[in-house]
Amino acid sequence: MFNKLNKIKNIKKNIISEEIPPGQFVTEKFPALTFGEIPNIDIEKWKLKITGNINYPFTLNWTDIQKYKMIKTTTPFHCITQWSRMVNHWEGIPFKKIYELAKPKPEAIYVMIHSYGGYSTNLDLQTLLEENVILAHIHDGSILSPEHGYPLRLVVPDRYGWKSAKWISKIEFTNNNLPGFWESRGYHMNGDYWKEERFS
Ligand SMILES: Nc1nc2c(c(=O)[nH]1)N[C@H]1C(S)=C(S)[C@@H](COP(=O)(O)O)O[C@H]1N2
Ligand SMILES: [Mo]
Repeated sequence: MFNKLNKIKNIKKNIISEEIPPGQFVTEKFPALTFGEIPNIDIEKWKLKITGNINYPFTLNWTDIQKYKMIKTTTPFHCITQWSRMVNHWEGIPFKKIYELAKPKPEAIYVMIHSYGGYSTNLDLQTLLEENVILAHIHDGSILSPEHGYPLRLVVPDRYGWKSAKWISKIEFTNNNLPGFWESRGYHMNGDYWKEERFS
C-alpha cells in the first residue's frame, strides 16, 4: 500500500517537473513565428541603440557586441499559439549588463524593446533583470538563423514567446508601461504563462 502510494507520487512529480504551463502542448520542432517579413540585416550596418530615460545613452555595433562576455542559459519557450519547446540552449549577453551600462533613472521602470521591421514589445524592468534574460546570438549551438532573429534577439524565458523580440534594434527605458505591437492588439501587457496572461 505504502509502495503504491509512493509510485503515484513519483509519477505526479515527473509530470510536474516537466513544467508545462496550462493550455500548452509540447513540440520538438522549433517553429518560426513572425508577423510580417523577415528583415534582411547586414551585420556591418547593424546597430543596437540604448535609449530613453537613462544616464548613459549609447549605441553598439557588431564589433562592440563581440567584446561582451556571453553567458549560457537553458530555458523553455512557450508561444501563445500553444506550442512549447521545452529545452533551448541559448548563448548571449545578459540584459543586466546593458542595464548596468545605461544606468536608467529610478523612475524608468519599464522597457520597450524595438525590432528591425517595426515590431516592439513592452516589459517591466524587474522581469528583464532576471539572471536568465539575455540578448541571444546562439541557439542550440548554432548562430541564430535569419527567421529566428539573427543577429541578436531578446530571450525572456519567464514570459510567453512574443516578449522574446527577434532582430532587436533599440532598447528604450520608459517611466510608463506603454503597449508594444501585440500588446496594443489585445495581447496581455505582462504575459506570464503560469497565470495564462494571454489576452487583456
Ligand atoms: N521582431 C519580432 N520578434 C518576434 C516576433 C515577431 O513577429 N517579430 N514573434 C514573436 C512570437 S509570437 C514568438 S512565439 C517568438 C517565436 O520565436 P521563433 O520564431 O524563434 O520561434 O518570437 C517573437 N518575437
Ligand atoms: Mo508566439
